[in-house]
Amino acid sequence: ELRYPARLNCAVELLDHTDAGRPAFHTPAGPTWTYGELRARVDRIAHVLTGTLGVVPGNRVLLRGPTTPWLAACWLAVLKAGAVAVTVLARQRPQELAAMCAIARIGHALCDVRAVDDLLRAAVPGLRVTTYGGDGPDDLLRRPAPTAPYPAVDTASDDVALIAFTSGTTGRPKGCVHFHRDVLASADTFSRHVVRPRADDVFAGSPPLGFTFGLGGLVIFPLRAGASSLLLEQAGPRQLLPAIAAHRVSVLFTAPTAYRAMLGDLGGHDLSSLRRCVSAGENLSAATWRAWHERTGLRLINGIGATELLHIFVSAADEHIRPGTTGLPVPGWQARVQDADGRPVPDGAPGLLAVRGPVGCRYLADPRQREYVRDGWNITGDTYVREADGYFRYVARADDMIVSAGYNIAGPEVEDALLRHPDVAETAVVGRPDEARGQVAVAYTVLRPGARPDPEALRAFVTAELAPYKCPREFVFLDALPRTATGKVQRFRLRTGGDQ
Ligand code: 3SK
Repeated sequence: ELRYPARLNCAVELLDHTDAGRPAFHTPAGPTWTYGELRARVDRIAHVLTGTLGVVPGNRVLLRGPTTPWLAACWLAVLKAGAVAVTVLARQRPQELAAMCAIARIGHALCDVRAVDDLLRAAVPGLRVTTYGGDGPDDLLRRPAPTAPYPAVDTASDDVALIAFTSGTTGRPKGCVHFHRDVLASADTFSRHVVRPRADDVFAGSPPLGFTFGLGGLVIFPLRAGASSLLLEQAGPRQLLPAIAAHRVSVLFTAPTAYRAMLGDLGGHDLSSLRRCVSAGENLSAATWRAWHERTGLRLINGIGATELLHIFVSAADEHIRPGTTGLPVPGWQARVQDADGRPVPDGAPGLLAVRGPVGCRYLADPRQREYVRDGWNITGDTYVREADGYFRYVARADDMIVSAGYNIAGPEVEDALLRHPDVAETAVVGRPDEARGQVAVAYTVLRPGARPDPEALRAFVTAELAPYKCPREFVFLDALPRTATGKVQRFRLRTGGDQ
């Protein structure tokens, strides 16, 4: 069991245990920041926050910008000053920003000067916006500040450190409240036991810092291990591959779609520095796992995480990895599969994934809390099977089960089959209402460049692999699948024909 002292400031725990000369952050263009430089910059920002901008402990501070060392330094400074960091995505639009500011009662914002327009357009009453990275005298980084170390605010381990927003895949944002100890717990469970970082590791990846997948993988985990992180403003598959080679990246965090896209473009890129590749954010198909293993020799670490629980809670490493499953509860976490009334279902039967561990879901003033937390278990909204030997296998999001003429069809199982077809780049299989059958399965598919839409060939391919009732009745070919700002497929848009 994890035990933390009653009082701790997680920014101090992340920053202060590593030699000043060790590297902390790299960027493709600029010089590496050492831990000594990072500490000095965090302290400077914290001085300005509290001395000039009037931020006091408990104030909520919105952070917005591309993934840069300055954004990470602002996040650490807010926490060190005892305030609450609310990191949002650079892709979020004025209306979404306004909603989040209202829900979290945000009074201050630190915003990369390049991302400020939409924030100003949100016109949040009373919001004090300070930019960084610009050349005006009011820029955060140009304000006069003491050079002395900033004395960290003596927060309790269960004081609020951050609020992370999730819109899920369906819409209305929910703010998830996390404590100082939760930040450390995410590192001391998944990262410590599954990633097992070393001080000489270089982390990199694609999820932004406004998504806790990225915040953990690119800031919390490397700093907790005294390692370093390459922060990329552009982190699509095309940028990741050369960056891995150029910076000798050893720990990679990205989503299954990016691993699939990189597979199409591996030739010539030196990936010999990689030793850990984490995949989360969406279900990882066995086909993608195998293809990555065949081409790189690396065993993808599949994980399921949630903004509600900060990071990953079921996953496996090394020889414990079993392709096609998510793995085992991460040490420190418990997981089970239960029915809608909270009764555990037998191994091998599908049910709702329920987990509990050192981090819990605490929605900010949202009645959906009652659905997510039941009898002390967090109900993630995923349908899973627990196999007899304890491995957890993803079936579908609970609302992604298709019931057609009395048959249950798990969309991801059909997707997994389709993804083995060489012409298929991406696919999402969802249920469409049908008078005769209740629902029918429809496959929305993105083809690889140069491939020709051929529904008959795809149908034959799926029925060779799966029972015929699972074969999609219809194939729709798209240029891209609709996705949330964090990259998850918006199945509800496909189910409703894209009218939401
Ligand atoms: O939402 C997710 O999929 C997720 C995955 C890994 C870590 C954190 C999160 C929020």
